[in-house]
Amino acid sequence: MNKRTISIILLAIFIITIAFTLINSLMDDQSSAVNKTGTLNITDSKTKMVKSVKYEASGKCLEVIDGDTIWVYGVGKVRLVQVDTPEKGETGYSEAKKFVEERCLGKTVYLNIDDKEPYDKYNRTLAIVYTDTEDINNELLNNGLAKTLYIPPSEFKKGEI
Ligand SMILES: [Ca+2]
Ligand SMILES: [Ca+2]
Repeated sequence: MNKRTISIILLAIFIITIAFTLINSLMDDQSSAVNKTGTLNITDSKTKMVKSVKYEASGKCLEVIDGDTIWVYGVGKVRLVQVDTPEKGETGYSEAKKFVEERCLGKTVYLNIDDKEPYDKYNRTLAIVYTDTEDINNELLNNGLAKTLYIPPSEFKKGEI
């Protein structure tokens, strides 16, 4: 074997190793993406109260569209229930978006989907979004970044989030 052949073999081994690593990490992502139910302990930043909550799906937050809409891997577009953050061009839009980006973007988020109204008219999943420790819907309100928007029917009582 000449040097060139050896280099090609080494390069092939290298590429195959990289490919396997990539496939493995993608599979890991998938396994933690959807229909993973469980409970979390959430702390309210205002009252310091800890509540135990249930979630019905989880996945990596791939995009924050604005303060009340995110994209979750394996779920799609998620609209945070009971809150409304400013639209693009309105005062407070960037602050709300940044708040959600800092907490959710690229991380696993947990969804308590509204069992009575799982989708809105734009086919977005309606849910309370949790990080490991926070209820994002509630924290948007706690930090004055969103207004309450209650649309019945809903699994969640008004002000429950
Ligand atoms: Ca909005
Ligand atoms: Ca639910």
